[in-house]
Formats: sequence, C-alpha cells, structure tokens
Amino acid sequence: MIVPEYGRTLKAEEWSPVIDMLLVGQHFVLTTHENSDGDGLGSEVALALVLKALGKEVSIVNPTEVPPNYLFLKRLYPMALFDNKSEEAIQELSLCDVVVLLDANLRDRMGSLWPHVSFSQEIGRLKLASVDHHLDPDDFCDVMVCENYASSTGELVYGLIYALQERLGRELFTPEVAEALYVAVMTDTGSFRFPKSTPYVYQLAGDLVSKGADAAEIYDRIYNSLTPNALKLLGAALSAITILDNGNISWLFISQDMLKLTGSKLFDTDLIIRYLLSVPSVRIAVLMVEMQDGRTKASFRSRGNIYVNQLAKKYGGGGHMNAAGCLFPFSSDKAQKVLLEDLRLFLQESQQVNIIR
Ligand SMILES: [Mn+2]
Repeated sequence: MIVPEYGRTLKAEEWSPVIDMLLVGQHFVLTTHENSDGDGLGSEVALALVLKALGKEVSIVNPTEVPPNYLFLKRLYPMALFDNKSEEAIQELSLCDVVVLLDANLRDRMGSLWPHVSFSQEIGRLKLASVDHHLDPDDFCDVMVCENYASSTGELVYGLIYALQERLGRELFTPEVAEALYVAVMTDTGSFRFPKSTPYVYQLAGDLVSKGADAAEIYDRIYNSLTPNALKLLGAALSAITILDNGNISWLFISQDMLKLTGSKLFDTDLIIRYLLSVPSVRIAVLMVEMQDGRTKASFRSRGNIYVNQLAKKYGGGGHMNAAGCLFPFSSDKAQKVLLEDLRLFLQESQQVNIIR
C-alpha cells in the first residue's frame, strides 16, 4: 500500500523561488481554476491581502463566477470575473508582471485566461507561478510549488506567508488573512474530516482562529447557505441515486431537465456528491451533470486506496486520489455509457493492484 506523505511542511528555502518572484513583481494578477471553490478563492484572497500590504498592485481575476456562498469573501478583497471580450480586461492581464495560479496545476484549468497569459509569458512579458496540491502537474509555469501531501492550497499559502514573514522580519497575518485561509482549509478538508486532516492541519486551524478567523461564522456562511431550489434539487437527486455492482459503485446523473424543474443552478450540484459516498460499501462514487452547452461534467470520489485521479486523467481531467473530475466533450448518454464500462474495468484493476500490494 502506498502511504502518502501527509503532514510535511516545506522548508523556508523551498519557498525561495516563489518568494523571490513575489518580492520582485510589482503588478500581480491572482487567479484560480474554473468553477472555483473555497480553497482557490480563500487562497487568492489571503495572498492578495498580503501582497497589497507589501505595497504591490494586485487584482484577483477568475475565469468563472464566484459561487454565492463565497461572495462574502469579496468584502475582504474584490474578485473580478475575466471578460475575454473586454479590451480593458485583456490589457490589464497582459500588463501585469506576475500571474499566480492557485489550486490548479494544469494550463486548461485557467479557462479563458490561459491564451492571454501564455502569450504574454511567451514573449517574456510576464512570469507565471503556481501553488497547488493536486497530483500530476503540467510543466507550464516559471515557478511551481505543487505538494500533494497538503490538505489544501490554503495550507501551502499559510506556510508561504510564514516563510515570507521570516524573510521580511515583519508580521503579515491579519484577521482578514486568517479568515480567508480558514475558508480555504476548512472547505478542502470537508471541515477537517478528510484523511489529510493531520495534526498540523488542526494546529494551523487553531492558529488561524487565534489570529482572528471566526470558525463558527465561516462555517455558517458557507454551509448553511442553500436556496429553497437547491434543497429541491437535493431531494430529487437523492431519489435518483443508483447503487451498482454489489454496492461498490454509486451513480448519479443530473440532467438539465432536473436543474430546470427544480430551478437550481450548476453550482447547486456541488453539495450532492458527499451523499454518494455515505453508503459504507461504496468504493467509487460518480456524479455526472449535463451542462448547458451539451458537455458532461463528471466528479469522482473514492474510499481507500483507489486513485480516481487516474480515471479522470484518461479524459483530460485530474485531481486527488480520493476526489477528481473531468469534462466529457460530448452528450451525457454517450458519456455515461463510456464511463460505466471503463469504471468497472478500472475498479477491477484497482482491486487487483491492492491485493498484490
Ligand atoms: Mn484544493
């Protein structure tokens, strides 16, 4: 069995290339992956606040909208949606000298920002850095810290800020920075329940609370934020879950019709996947969502030593051992058929590998 190396913290010198880039840069754009989550958003807000305090010019520009339950982060720092039709937005992006990508390690995850960033990077106009914790990073950044042991990108940014403090000899944490980082770590650890919630992560959480993060309020804002329509979707989705293959697989498909009928939105599907793994026999959970543009979004969760990121990678996606996702560029009928066949084979192979190990 492969035991992941959890709980490691980076040494100050391992942060040096990133810190050098942060200190030299003047105009920053911070961004995160498409369909952003608490980890990406919290990490970029925390880093933006710190860089601003150092006198830098910093914008947060994301490829997709901030989900409603994270909008409260905007009172800590403004977050803009990238408009690839606006000359002004493109100008701003190409005039910055450092882009920091948080919580993603694949170029495609930058969505509509990527063509502009890559052009400016190619002509030597800007440098690109990434801080992330997913498996299998692509090689497209000038500097990258991608550490899979970390529970969250927020955990890494927390270490980065400490290293930066040490280098500069001044306090950089504020209650606002603590709040943003707490959002990042809490959401990516499933409220400190997932396997990467190491003693270090609990210490970090305590440290952030002592620095001013209000744990109860943050939880309430993020998780008790459903619309009545999202509750209706949850009801419809729970009744549509199928358990297959002697309880090994749980499977759910959400169609556009189901979203329309309940008046819910794509991001309302995010809270559903956790229920798919709540049956103890389930090894792999699959949630497929039909998107408006005809593509099909697939999310995978697994229990134990099953690397669902490998399954996602086969279709151009990625992620973590126990949580991953991808986008099928075709109809959900076809996607479901292709995936179910592959999934059964994949599960068989993973079980064989586990027995041999
Ligand atoms: Mn993350």
